Amino acid sequence: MSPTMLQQVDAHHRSLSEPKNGPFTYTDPVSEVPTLSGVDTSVDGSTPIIDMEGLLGPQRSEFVKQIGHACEKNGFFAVKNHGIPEMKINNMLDTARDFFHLPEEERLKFRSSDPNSIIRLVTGFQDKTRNIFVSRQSLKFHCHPVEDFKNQWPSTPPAFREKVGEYCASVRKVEVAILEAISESLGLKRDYIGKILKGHYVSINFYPACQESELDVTYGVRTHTDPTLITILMQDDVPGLQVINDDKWIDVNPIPNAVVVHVGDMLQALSNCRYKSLLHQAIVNCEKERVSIASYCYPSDDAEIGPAKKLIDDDHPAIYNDFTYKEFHESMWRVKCSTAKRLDLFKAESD
Ligand SMILES: O=C(O)CCC(=O)C(=O)O
Ligand SMILES: [Fe+2]
Repeated sequence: MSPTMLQQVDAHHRSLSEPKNGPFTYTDPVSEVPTLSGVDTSVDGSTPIIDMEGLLGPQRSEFVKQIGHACEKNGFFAVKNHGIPEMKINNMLDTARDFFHLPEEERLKFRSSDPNSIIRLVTGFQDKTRNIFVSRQSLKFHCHPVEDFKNQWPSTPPAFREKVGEYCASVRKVEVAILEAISESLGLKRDYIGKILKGHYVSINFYPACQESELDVTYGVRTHTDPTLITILMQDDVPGLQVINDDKWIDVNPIPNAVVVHVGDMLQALSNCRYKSLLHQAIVNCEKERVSIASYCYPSDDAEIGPAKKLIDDDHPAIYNDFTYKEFHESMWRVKCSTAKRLDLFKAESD
């Protein structure tokens, strides 16, 4: 395992993971840690960058091709000129920091182990069987349409609802535009994915800086894939995101004002595995805290998610059966398996 993943756990982290009012019940679905060689920092410029303005101009088809290529080869890409004003990005990041700097009792009001709640705070936790500490604290909440949910969001810090609402509405537009381009890149109608699109769920991720020495393996977030169509990740300026590309871990360092788009599990199924869900993780930084904002874009409960019929032929048999998002979502919480294996439950028999 890469030495960069061995981090130190400080006393503050431990107190959050074992709250006084009883054992902490939430554990995320089990992630297996792939035994790959260390992080390849030599591969500079390995993040494909898409200029979203290109999608609006006469060269749209060229940009659609670039997006398709990045989804197929890398499973992720960065997007610049996405149209989310810099001020809204900075307001979102500042508000996120302000929330996680609130007194613990204020934040813990939102704690819940129910994955279906509209809003929930997830604190760091220890996976004792694997001797792993997962340090991410996150506030996860529904946000589309903003007006339907914002009354359930925190009212402290006072700017939370306004600033977070503005960011969520802007990032939703980016999601829709990217999903249109992804549909086209698969040779499907522009609105193919948009038609099954429903919600939008944001996770404000906060990774405290670790400082003190008690040796353990600490992750920000363990290796996982996202159960989404796509995820749009906004990072602050502290590196931490790593992805697997060509069987190697690579750092995806922040690019100012750009967002990173990940292929999620639902897109893997819908594209009949042409685009594969991205395995990624976050490491913690021992000098600086880190904030990232993940926007998860997911289908409606009753949407049929099997491979698009147009992508199936004799040479490309369906890898998955049809299933609804509801079935997938329920199995995700029922069956504790590595996130990379979740879709296997829906594999077609012939495969
Ligand atoms: O913070 C990061 O860089 C990754 C976060 C992530 O993977 C997630 O929220 O699903
Ligand atoms: Fe993720």
